[in-house]
Amino acid sequence: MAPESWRPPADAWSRRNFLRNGFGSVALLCTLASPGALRRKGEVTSAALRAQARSPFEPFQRDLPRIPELLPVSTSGGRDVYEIAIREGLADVLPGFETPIYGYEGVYPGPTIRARKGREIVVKQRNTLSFESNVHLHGGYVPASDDGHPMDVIPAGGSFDYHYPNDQDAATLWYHDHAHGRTSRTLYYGLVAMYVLEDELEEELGLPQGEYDVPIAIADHAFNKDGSFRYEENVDFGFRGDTILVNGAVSPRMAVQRRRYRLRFLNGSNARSYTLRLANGEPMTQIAGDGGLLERPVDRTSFQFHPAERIDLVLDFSKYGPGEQLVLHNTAGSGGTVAVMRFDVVGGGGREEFRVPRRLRRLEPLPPFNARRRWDLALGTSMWQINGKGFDPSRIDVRPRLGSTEEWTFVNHSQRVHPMHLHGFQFRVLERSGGPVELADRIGWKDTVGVQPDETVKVQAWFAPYAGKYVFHCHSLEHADKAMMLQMEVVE
Ligand SMILES: [Cu+2]
Repeated sequence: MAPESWRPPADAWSRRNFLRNGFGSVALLCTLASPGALRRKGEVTSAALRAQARSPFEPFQRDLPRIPELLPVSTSGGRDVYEIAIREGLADVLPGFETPIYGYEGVYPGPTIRARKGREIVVKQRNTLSFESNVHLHGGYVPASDDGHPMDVIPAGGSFDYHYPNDQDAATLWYHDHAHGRTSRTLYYGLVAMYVLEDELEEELGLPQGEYDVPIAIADHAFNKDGSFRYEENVDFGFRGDTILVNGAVSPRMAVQRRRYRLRFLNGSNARSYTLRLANGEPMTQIAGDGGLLERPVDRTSFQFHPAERIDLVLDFSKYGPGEQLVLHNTAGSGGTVAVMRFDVVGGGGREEFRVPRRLRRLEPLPPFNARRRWDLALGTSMWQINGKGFDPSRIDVRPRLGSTEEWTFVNHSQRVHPMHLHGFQFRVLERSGGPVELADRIGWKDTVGVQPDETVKVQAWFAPYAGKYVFHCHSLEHADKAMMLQMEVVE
């Protein structure tokens, strides 16, 4: 099916939504458009009604939603089986509205899967939507047949069992739709979820667990007056929303005890890059990146955070008193895209003995380069291209040898950021023309790297453990949809 024949859910659902919300929604619309209008007429005087008239886009009004975790339907035979329906749903994003979404199990963000190294899982994905979908486990080492290649789709009404071997170190991964040509819309409308892989090595470090280990998905959105997500295609910059959603709530607040927390951040935005920084300028401790634990923790005061990247932080709230508030800012934003979230320190936390260890893991030595490749990133005629080509599923663009490493150089000839992502494999960042490589990017594995305007970035990619056909592409979703993607076949 051609992407053009696909319609966003807001078109089909706005009428139904309007009827459901009835007059309540209309009244709230007035306050949204002009918060002062009712008061001028003398109809609203009490503090309670004034509070109601507060814009739902003001930050820190809602508690950070905890993303639900998915439980397996069976755990026998040495593997866990999960079932997910890819379906339409209604999300509680703005008070008084229901926002139509596509969601794994009909929720946004979708339910988190917690898997364990060495234990295979099967995720039975049932596509109840009226168009093709598929699922890519971003950052996962999975056989090509289970990778969610953009042409390898689940037809409308069909299903597919994805087998994930989980034979890699602990990491914060995520899963999302990857049917070619429409990911900018399907991810925007909600087909985004996290996948936490745990292992023994990490457990031995004693990092915060349970309720103190919190997945946090950030994405920018915009809204229509009926509370539905507004999407406007922009192939040049990629979509930019005017509102930051964190786990599906507008710049929320999170009550934290006086202790350490592990926060697993995902940039699930279509195309927005963030610069994360605490308003008080205090450093945050990064312990892991895309591919799991760093060799050692790195204290940083600010983070460049590109689409599809993950950053795992340990934040220590024990040095703050009850009642203190810490705001996490996006200093690259403006207006509604500056405030990301707020941490409200409450009592509790007890006497915590834990400290982040000085060494977290050993980095594997890599074989020397088997080949060097250069990838020129530029806008062609109405399409984004790599080495002058757009995605063509009938063409293999590069054939790395299984188990080898290659030096890949991304050369950005445009004025846009391109977060380049390899399916199925990871890399280390070696060099950037724009300045020194962040320490955290040198002492850990990554699967996505932001290439800045006019910048050249060199990485060392390791083509293991599976042979087969995968893709690599820009993770600015509008760029990927408009063909900024090539195909690689890893050969024995
Ligand atoms: Cu791009």
